[in-house]
Amino acid sequence: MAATGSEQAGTGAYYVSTPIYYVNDAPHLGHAYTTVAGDVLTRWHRQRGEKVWYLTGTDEHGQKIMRTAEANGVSPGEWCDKLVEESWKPLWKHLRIANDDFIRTTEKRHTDRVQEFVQDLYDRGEIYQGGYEGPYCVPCEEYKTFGELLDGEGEFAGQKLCPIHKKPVEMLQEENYFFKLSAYGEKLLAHYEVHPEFIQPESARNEVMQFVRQGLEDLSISRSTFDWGIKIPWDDKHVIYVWVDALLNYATAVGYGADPEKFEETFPADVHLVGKDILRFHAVIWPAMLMANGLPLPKRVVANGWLMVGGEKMSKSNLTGISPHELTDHFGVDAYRWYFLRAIAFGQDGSFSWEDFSARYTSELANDYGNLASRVAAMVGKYFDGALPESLAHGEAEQAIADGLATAVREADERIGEQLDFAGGIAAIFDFIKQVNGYLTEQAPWKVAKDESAEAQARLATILYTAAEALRACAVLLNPVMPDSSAKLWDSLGAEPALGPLAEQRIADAGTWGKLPAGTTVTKGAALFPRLEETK
Ligand code: ME8
Repeated sequence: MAATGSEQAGTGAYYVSTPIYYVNDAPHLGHAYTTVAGDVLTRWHRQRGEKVWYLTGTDEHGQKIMRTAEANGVSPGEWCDKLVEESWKPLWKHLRIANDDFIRTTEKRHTDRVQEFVQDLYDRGEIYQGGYEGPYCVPCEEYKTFGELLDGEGEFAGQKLCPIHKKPVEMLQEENYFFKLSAYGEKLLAHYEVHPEFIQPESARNEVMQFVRQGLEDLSISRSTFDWGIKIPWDDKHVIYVWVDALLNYATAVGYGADPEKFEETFPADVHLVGKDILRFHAVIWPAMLMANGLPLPKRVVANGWLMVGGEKMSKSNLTGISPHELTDHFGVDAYRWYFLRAIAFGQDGSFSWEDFSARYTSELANDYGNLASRVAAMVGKYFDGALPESLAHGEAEQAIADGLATAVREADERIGEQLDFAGGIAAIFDFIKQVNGYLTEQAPWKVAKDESAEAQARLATILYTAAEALRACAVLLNPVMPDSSAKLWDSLGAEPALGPLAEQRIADAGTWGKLPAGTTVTKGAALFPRLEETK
């Protein structure tokens, strides 16, 4: 992916959003994937010392939610309240998602402002009334073109199917209001050309450009056959199309029309994180809406690939029964946050497999990282009564570790903080951990300890200091990814009294060698990543 510096974002907050998810059901691994990625990205930027705004929320209007509520015998409002409070917010809390706000599209702060925005477009002559007939996919909440539909087979023989949901589309015919989207094709293409980083990854950008080059049709932005939505302000027989309503959350949540100071400081987003299924809404319709209203465009729309199960996109109806809780019960929350970003190149599809997760957990988290932390703490305890010794004989081998750290910090910062290459950034940190393990194997402090000469004791002190100092940096660098184990490690190194809280450690300083002062109290706590058998 092309890098763009956050300095382009201006002086305001580094603003990152997730999609606002439909609450027709509980969150699954796919939703958690995007939300954890945003959390890691924003924690990383906070740890750079930047002002950050991380937004998530729920998309509560439209036919899909209405039908689900009806099928469950409750009103749509009751249905949403229950799911948001009992499923969505608790999962984000469980996964340590540190969002700054949570917007629900049924909130007045949203609905009032959406009406104002749409009224403004109407007043500017961007909206007109017309008729439309076409195939509509309710799970996508989108009109489809005939060309993209699939022919049904088996139980759906003779019917046309949505290419994403593989379910029959419905033919809709309605009098609607239309947004003059077709007028924006050239302007959008010009924007993509001038800002190649606007849509990422490259494959997503190419797909969107090809789609826009084919010519855009005007967009139906109202529905009149049901009423679960925000009313069109000048015609209350219509509700606003759920996607127009939903996209506007990115503006209403940060003060559009209500808090000019907050809006100025935050809007537009630096990164809209989306799944590739909803890329066109974010990279075509959303910027066109903003252009029509004279608002600035987001800096980047970054599409993650799909988590797949059995070769199909993981979805509410195709989960093979795995819930985020099932995985966190077995592997722990930190490992969960780490695994999907570590194992799948962001932007590409990836298959989840229990076996792969177990193997990586054991080799990288438990063996490489967790064992390193516990061995070092144990040796400082055994040979120095738990007081971190001074590095008295820093030589070539130690300098190689210090240099390796500086490289890892630079690499991780560029990849995670700028390119959203989480897998590459995490790999850089774990390569460093491997380097430290190699150093310990070579230096064999347990052998050096047997020699009581002053020289050998100075070597022993230096080796253990070096390993502990390397771990200090790992706690800082991994804190955005795995906050619980990083806090435990920080505690075990006795770092807080000397260096202050972990969250206040800056990425830019993480590679400065020698920050952890000698004399801290090192204690061996519980294993950072217990063996999997023990957690069952
Ligand atoms: O589309 N793999 O909501 P939604 C990876 N309300 N990511 C996945 C995934 C998978 N298998 N399944 C879901 C909507 N996601 C709209 C959004 S925004 C203004 C409105 C993630 O509940 C991914 O981020 O269907 C995807 O785009 C999103 O969940 C769709 O969530």
